[in-house]
Amino acid sequence: MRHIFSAVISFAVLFFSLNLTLAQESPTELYFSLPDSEGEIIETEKVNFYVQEAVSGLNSPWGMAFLPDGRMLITEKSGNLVMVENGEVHEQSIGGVPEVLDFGQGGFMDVVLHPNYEENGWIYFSYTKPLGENNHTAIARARLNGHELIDFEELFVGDPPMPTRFHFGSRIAFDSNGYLFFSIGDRGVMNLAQDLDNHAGKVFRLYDDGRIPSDNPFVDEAGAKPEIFTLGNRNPQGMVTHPVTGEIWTNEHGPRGGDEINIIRSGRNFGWPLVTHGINYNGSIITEKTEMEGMEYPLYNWTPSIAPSGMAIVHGDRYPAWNGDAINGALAQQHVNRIEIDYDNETGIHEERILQGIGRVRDLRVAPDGFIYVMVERMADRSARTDGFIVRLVPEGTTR
Ligand SMILES: [Ca+2]
Repeated sequence: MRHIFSAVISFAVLFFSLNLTLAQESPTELYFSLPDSEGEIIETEKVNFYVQEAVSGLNSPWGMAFLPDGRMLITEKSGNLVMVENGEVHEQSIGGVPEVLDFGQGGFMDVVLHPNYEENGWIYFSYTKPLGENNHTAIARARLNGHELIDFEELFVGDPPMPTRFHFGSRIAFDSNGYLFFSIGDRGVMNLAQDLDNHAGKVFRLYDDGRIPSDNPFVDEAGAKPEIFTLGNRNPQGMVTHPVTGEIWTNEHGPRGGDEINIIRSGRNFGWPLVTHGINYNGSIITEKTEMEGMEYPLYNWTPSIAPSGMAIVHGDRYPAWNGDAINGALAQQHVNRIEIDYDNETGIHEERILQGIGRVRDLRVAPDGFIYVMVERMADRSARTDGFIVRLVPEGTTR
């Protein structure tokens, strides 16, 4: 009884702090000026907003980072690092980026700032590294000096090298204790996700300089890769630090069906491919099981698949009716997917699809200016437009 009571108290505290920490004043025009007049208002269940196009002319953008000085960095899958300054895309991309293999689903992926970026200047990247005839996901960090990356340090390379073109992950996030987390998919070889002797189908935890924490869950297990934090992850392409709990949340692609949201906790097994709501692309059954002892049940399951990529937990003063909701990009289903969370039971309880048909949403974030930015890799319908672009959602009535 006391157990249940303390759980109720802690969730009450969580919600109280949710309301406090989630409401902070944000500068309106940190990254882009507001337009002179509002655009067409889009009405949704709880928030009405208009769409302001912020950046256009991109070539398969993948990740974005908002610098505290109002500039912005964008990765393009082909290997470019693009700078946006005063709302304009620099013609020259940033020099000193790592050699990237733009191959199948791989390429230049995430870009994330260190939580103490203003003191140390570290910027983190995930990308596909060529390894002879093979490749794997790599993690590196560097600092920005003018239009060059300097102090480049490779922190991690997936092992063993693999020849496949699938499921590289890869997103990066820092939890509230400052640990570096990143994801790698199963590389198209699903059974690897259950074996601890390789880096496919997992989420990893390191110190910010690449060292391995001695309390990682499998450090003492013979033959296990010590960077592993969770296993059984098929291909997580959305990852965010929860703004209240400080924990890492992910979304991941299922096969046909079985896309998931999960909370990443030490040593957990998320089940792929032993448990899933999905089936093979050819319709054959992977497993009849959706639950198993010792395996985590997803916080939310999308069947049929939306192909999630990019994730944010809404916070701040712009969209109070959405605060605490998980928003997810949808590649195949081309929309912004909003999930309301029952935090007591850690389960998604309501889904809304916003901006349907906007294009393949690759990433989305709540920026330091408080606005939700949505990155579209490209339109599925190439007759509409062929570039990648970024929009922000501006609530009706927002003033300078
Ligand atoms: Ca799962």
